[in-house]
This record gives sequence, structure tokens and C-alpha cells, in this order.
Amino acid sequence: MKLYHCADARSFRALWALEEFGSQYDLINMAFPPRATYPGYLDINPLGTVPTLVDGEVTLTESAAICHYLAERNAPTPLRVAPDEPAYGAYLNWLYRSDATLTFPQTIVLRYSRLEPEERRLPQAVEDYSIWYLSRLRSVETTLTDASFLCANRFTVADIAVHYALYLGRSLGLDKRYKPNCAAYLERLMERPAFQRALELQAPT
Ligand SMILES: N[C@@H](CCC(=O)N[C@@H](CS)C(=O)NCC(=O)O)C(=O)O
Repeated sequence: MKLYHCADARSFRALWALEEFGSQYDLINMAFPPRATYPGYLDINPLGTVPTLVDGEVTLTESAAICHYLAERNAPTPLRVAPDEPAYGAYLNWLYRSDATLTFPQTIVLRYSRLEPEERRLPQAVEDYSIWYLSRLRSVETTLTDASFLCANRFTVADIAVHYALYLGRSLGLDKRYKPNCAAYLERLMERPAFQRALELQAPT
């Protein structure tokens, strides 16, 4: 397998999952944005985004799908919730929610607070989408009231996918507005050895 990655981008979900599974893979660290910095990248992923995971004939470019794929490929594993488990629906819901609902609004915040040149920045959009994200985070806060993990009473790839959204929020300074369960979960999962290995493997930004 080969993972195309940029430091702290959504490909971190895939990198962390590969480390949790102890997978054999080659890591390609690229500068951001890879469509401009890595010649030939558009031939590998025409969207120009990260992650890209290549596994033989298979190519995946969605971070949550890669977490799902790796869990299935590594079955049986406690990091996967099987269809016959009661938590299967919740597991899928968290996996999909991780990017569509929790990372998406932050990309607006990131773009209009940091990536765009000064004259194109939009403080109103930044605040509106910060609030959007923080309000969607209520689902995580409530779930963690009586639980250490999001579903199935154990750490799964759904935690990797959702935790990354919290981690991205931290890099945007939104963690100052996290509620206690989210704040504690963010810190706790960052202590996992595989998370720490993933951090060390990525090239500095
Ligand atoms: N939904 C995709 C989004 C991938 C994505 O947009 N990645 C961003 C980095 S976090 C990217 O590569 N942006 C570079 C660009 O758009 O040129 C996922 O979860 O993997």
C-alpha cells in the first residue's frame, strides 16, 4: 500500500489508522497543496486532494472511507464494528458524520481565516462556520457523557475519523470553545502510541 499525505491534513486519519493496524505501507509526504507541489499527483488523484491510498488496483481518496476500508481489510479486529453488532448503525453514522458534518465547516474556517490572501478573508464566514461546527459537535459531547468512545464501548476507526475533526479544530484555535467531554477525549486519544507514531512520521509543515 502507498499513502499520499500532507502534514495534519485529512490524510492523517488514514496514517493513524495504518499505524493502529500495524500495516506495511509506503508513506509519501508531500507539501501542501500537492496538486501544485508534487508533479504527477493529478494523475494519481485527479481531485488533487489528500489522502490518496493505493492498494494494488484499488485507489481511495476519502479519508473516512479509507478508515472503513482498512478496518474491513483487517477483520477480525476490535477497531471494526461488524454488521451483526448492535452498534453497527452508530459506527457508520459516526464515520460519515466525521467528514461531512464535522470537518466540512472547518474547511471554510481554515480557508477564510488563513489560506486566502488578507484581502479575501471573511471574518463573518469564519465565525458563522465556527459556530456551525461547534453546534454539530454537541452530538459528540452528549455521546461521551457516559462513554470513553463513540460506539461499541471500544476504540474503533470511527473514533479516528471523528477525533481528527477535533484535532483539526485545535489547530484552528476552536478547542478553546470545546465542552469538557470533547476536550478530554481530544487529549486522551492523542496519547495513543499509534497517534504519536503518525505524528512523528509526517514531515514538518
Ligand atoms: N472528503 C475528503 C476531502 C479531502 C480534502 O479536501 N483534502 C484537503 C486537505 S484536508 C486537500 O487535499 N486540499 C487540497 C486541495 O483542495 O487542493 C476526505 O475526507 O478525504
